Amino acid sequence: MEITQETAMPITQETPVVIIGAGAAGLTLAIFLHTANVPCVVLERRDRAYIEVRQRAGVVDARGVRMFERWGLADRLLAGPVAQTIDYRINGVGRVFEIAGDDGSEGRFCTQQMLVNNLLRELIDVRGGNVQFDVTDVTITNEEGQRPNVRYVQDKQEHVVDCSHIAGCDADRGVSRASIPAGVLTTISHEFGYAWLAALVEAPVVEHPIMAASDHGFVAQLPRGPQRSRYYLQCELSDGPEDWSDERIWDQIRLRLQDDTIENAAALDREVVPLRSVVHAPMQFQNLYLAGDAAHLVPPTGAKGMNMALYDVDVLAQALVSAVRDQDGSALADYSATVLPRVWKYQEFSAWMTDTMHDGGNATQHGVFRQMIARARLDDLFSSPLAARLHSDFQRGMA
Ligand code: RFL
Repeated sequence: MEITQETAMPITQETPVVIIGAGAAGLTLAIFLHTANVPCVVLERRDRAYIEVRQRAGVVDARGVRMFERWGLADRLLAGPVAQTIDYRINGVGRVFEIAGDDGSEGRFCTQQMLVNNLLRELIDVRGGNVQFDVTDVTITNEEGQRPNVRYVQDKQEHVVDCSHIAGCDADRGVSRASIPAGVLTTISHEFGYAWLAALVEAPVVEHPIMAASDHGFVAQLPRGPQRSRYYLQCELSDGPEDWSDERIWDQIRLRLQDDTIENAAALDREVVPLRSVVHAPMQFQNLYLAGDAAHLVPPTGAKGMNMALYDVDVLAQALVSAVRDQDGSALADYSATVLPRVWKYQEFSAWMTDTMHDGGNATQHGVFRQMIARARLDDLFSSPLAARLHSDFQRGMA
């Protein structure tokens, strides 16, 4: 860090809440606080252009849709059609599964990229919210009996933001959780033992998103825009993107979906994502509150990671509004205890989906017994209205 003589003094400002990270969690928290007239500053290490093109989740579940409606923001933030169906398959055979209910409470195919872009536009361009991009050296002071602050550097200038509360929304490798002293948090984690190759392809989307178990491993195709799909292919933890040529990707897609009519198209990007589940608890320490991937990770199989982040910041925003506007800190004191039971429900659903879709496919990982059990579960799902209803309710975010 190089600070010149003229700029050596830090620029100081004050705000009730500092949010670290401008991802799904941080930006949603910021817009909720803005809506409730609670000022905040968002600090993001990347530039805006990078955030705008980052691809990830595809569906805001029904609970998330209702949350944005409750805050009066659904019309401005949620684009995309209602999420209604998933085509589940075992070795090419399966059924199209209705995940929309008749109570008008469906999820939406609104990609994380669309949601983040809408949040940036509404927060910065429409409302003039304070989001600082390209910040480095973010340092948190969060000690008992002292007013917290967050320091950062931007354009070689050091800044200090004095605040009352800090929201750590900077995901798994951010500075927020790392600032908590050793021994405070308990980490519970599970490694599934395999990874996904995630490839974004420019190809017409299929009528229904596909999740398929096959003897050759799991494959999924999920829409990511009118002409784009994200394919996920189960692969080895030791694989790198370089092990997956376009040829290999399409050969495996045809094999796993048992569909020779699928044509090759260029993969726009590819990355290998290990499947793991992690919870760090409690999700708060002194005046720092963790939300989203900073506090927990789920395998992407259940499509719940972004939705968990949205749930956290809904609870956190309401608690911060009570603390800052009404001087009532009780909800904030209970933040972690309030959200953790639902975090574990999301973990259970994601682990169930992950085990079922992978064990039910290639038996080399967990054996033929687990394969047959998983296939029985999927059969149940396809044939029992009650099992289907329970599954559908959770997919929609109702349970
Ligand atoms: P984000 O979105 O990663 O945002 C964190 C932000 O913090 C910034 N940051 C820092 N800023 C300042 N200082 C630092 N020191 C910082 N360190 C980091 C980062 O630049 C970033 O802007 O985390 P957040 O907000 O907690 O949101 C969580 C979700 O992004 C995540 O759970 C989902 O994307 C997970 N996920 C999915 N979730 C779903 O609900 N449905 C899906 O279909 C789905 N598919 C996926 C996924 C995640 C995937 N990957 C990449 C692991 C598919 C994949 C492949």
